[in-house]
Amino acid sequence: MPPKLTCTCRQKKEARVHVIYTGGTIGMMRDDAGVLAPMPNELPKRLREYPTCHDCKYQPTYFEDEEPPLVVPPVEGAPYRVLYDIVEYTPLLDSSSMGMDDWRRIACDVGENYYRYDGFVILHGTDTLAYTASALAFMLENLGKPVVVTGAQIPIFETRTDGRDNFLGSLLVAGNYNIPEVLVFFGNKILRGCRTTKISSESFHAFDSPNQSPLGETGINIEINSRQIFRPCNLAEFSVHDRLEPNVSLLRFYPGITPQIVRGVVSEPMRGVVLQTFGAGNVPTQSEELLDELRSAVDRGVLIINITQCGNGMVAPIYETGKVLTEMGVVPGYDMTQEAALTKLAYVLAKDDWDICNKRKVMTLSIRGELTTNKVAKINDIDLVEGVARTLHLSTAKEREQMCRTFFPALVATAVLEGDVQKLSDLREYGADLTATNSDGRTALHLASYAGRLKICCTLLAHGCPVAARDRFNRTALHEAVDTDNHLIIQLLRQNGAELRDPPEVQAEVLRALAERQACKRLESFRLAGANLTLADRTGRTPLHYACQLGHIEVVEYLLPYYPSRYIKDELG
Ligand code: ASN
Repeated sequence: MPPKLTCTCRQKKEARVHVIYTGGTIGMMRDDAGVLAPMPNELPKRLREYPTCHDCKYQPTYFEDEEPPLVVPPVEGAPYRVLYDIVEYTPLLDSSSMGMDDWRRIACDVGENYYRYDGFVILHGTDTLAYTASALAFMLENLGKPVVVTGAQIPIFETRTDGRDNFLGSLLVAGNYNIPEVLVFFGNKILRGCRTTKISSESFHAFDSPNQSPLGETGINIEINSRQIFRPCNLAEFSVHDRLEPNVSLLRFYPGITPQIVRGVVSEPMRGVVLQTFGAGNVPTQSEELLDELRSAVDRGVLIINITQCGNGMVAPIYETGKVLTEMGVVPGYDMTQEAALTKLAYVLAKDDWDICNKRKVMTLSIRGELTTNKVAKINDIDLVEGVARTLHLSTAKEREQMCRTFFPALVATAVLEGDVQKLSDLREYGADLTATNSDGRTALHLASYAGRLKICCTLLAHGCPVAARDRFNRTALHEAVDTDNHLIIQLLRQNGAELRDPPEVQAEVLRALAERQACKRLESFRLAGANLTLADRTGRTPLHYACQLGHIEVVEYLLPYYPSRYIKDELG
């Protein structure tokens, strides 16, 4: 049900935020020995007494519940007054005791209240907060509102605390910014939930997103980096996927790890395993037995993901020791955090209507902005196209088609020049026409041939790019290959039916000039391209005549085998 309540609030510049208090240090109290433990029913009550957390003088325009909502005091620069209510879980938990059932409960509570509020704040212990934030990011599908997860290193009720700033910051973000993501707000940073990891058990800056800059930061002002926000490109309705596969695990490699230990983790009933490997995704390859354990698990259908145990960076198949995993069917997890990889695996494996190929594919894609597939600053072209469509607010199929027609030639050209076959195939799947010509009548095959990209030429020919297409200078891809003396591409084009088709007198002139310039390699290029090296010019003289006349021994030696012996006797004496 769309929000009658929210509309009223918006007119009065009020935003409503639902706070789910699950436990954690933020609401804990110390006993006489100084030991921290959660204290039921205290937090909502006490917050009302804190002037920094509740403005008791403010009269909310409307409230449904018996008890009026709490109200964040006015904040300079924040357009909306944030009204909030709190639901407290029983039991309140230290987050070390939380698991999948708790993630499910939180996700379902957000789902049930989704249309009544503008945003959500989850108060959570910090120890496993990054796991919960990651799990929620996947479980809350097509999220259109902010869900901010936060906690504290010191309880909110203590004099020195980070809890108040974290709590108030989260409320302001949830109520004032339309960031449709699960976020972590901690230590003045707004981080993407599924990129976050806990980096300190002591610092107030306890969280970081190692492979992605924050989505925002709070200082004197609240600065949001709107270009970083992940917005889904489809308009599907919000829903909660509340099933997760429990049989998933993390396996951290270390020098000396034995095949038995690996077997212990990957055997039945395990359905998914995240390997935390060395460096750029490497494992010890000396032990065949160890590799066999992984290989047979993959063959049994266990979905194995490879991420790096380094705090920063991604797995990339640059070493033999990493390639071996890819070859056996282990899926690269790129720069996912362990929290994101594990929870995504649990989410993906619980998608009963997806087959294993689909599940494997989804694990390599960024579905919530949780991974970067290629760190070498290559823009994902499809994302680029989507991003432009969104920025320009293109909604109709026709508008998008027009935009694609403008963009695709440039993107195809980049893929061709980079020799990126995968990118080219992705672009084609996404709708790019690989047979298209530019304003000079040149095709991608002209370009690939000129750039010496053999594999790209194969791909283009396989996808129907016309081998005989002539540009406005009457040149074909074969001319480009001849001009760059790329004999392999010349042969490929010839096998696919390419011909020079230049008038004989033009060809004869060119061959003469080449013989005179002693350009044997180019003569060979022409021969492979189908030119007749014995072609005579208007004066009746062949390239061999010219080579002999000028005493170019090397050219003569090159040409001789292509001339019949009778010709040599009769013509050259
Ligand atoms: N042990 C606590 C928890 O995770 C730590 C904290 O919240 N700072 O619940």
